[in-house]
Amino acid sequence: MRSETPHRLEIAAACGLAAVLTAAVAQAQYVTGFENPPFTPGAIASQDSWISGGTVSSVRTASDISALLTASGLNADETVHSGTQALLMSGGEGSVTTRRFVTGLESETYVSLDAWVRPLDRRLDVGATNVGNSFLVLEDSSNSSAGRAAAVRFGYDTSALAHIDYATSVSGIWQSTGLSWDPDTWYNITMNLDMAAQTYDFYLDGAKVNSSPIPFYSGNTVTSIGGVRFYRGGAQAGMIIDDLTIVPEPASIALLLAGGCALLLRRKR
Ligand SMILES: [Ca+2]
Repeated sequence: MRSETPHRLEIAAACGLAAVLTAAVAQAQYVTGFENPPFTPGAIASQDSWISGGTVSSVRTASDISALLTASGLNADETVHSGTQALLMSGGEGSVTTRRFVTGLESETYVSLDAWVRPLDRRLDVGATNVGNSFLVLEDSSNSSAGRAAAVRFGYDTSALAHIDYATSVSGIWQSTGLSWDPDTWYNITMNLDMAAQTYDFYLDGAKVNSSPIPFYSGNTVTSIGGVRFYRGGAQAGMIIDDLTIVPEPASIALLLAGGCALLLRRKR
């Protein structure tokens, strides 16, 4: 029978390897909760390499968002998903694109985006009179619609039905999931991309939405991932975004290993 001590050492060694693996891919990922540091309350443009026009996209504190939603007659409720700050994309200005280049993913076959998003209802007091058409995109570094790979949208019909959509090769690009959305709810959006197959899977709150792999946005051929984009149409209600993670697939495996090792070590104690 093996003694406890060597076994524990082996687990510790495996944990060390998992930590090294995690560190190795740390350069090839982007993780943020929009906290301070590095973000200070105000327009996100020029903060942590983000690019955006105007002030519609701004990092704000939970209490600030709460005051804004209350002033608009909306339910403030949970205004950030974690920490004390989140990204608010909402206001009366024209359409706004907020994006950031993400480097180190160029040669990755599998890339994953995970984010928490709370879509908003109309904010009439600030001129955000329309609902829907706010979306998140994982794309290449070309800053063009031809470079878009995977995208999820909070959509809306003139028949007043809110629905969550994903982008694919269909005419009109957006495919409704048939699932509705609520302005008082945080949704966990996950898009797992297969660059070799040129498809992705969409998970809503951890449950896979699509039954077969989704062809990329508009049927685009996208050879590498190099950026993330949030879009809010002109005078539309918009959304709150928090806890964004863009990561190559091996990193999630290493993180799982690290988590499993830590649990094993704890049980051994
Ligand atoms: Ca946060």
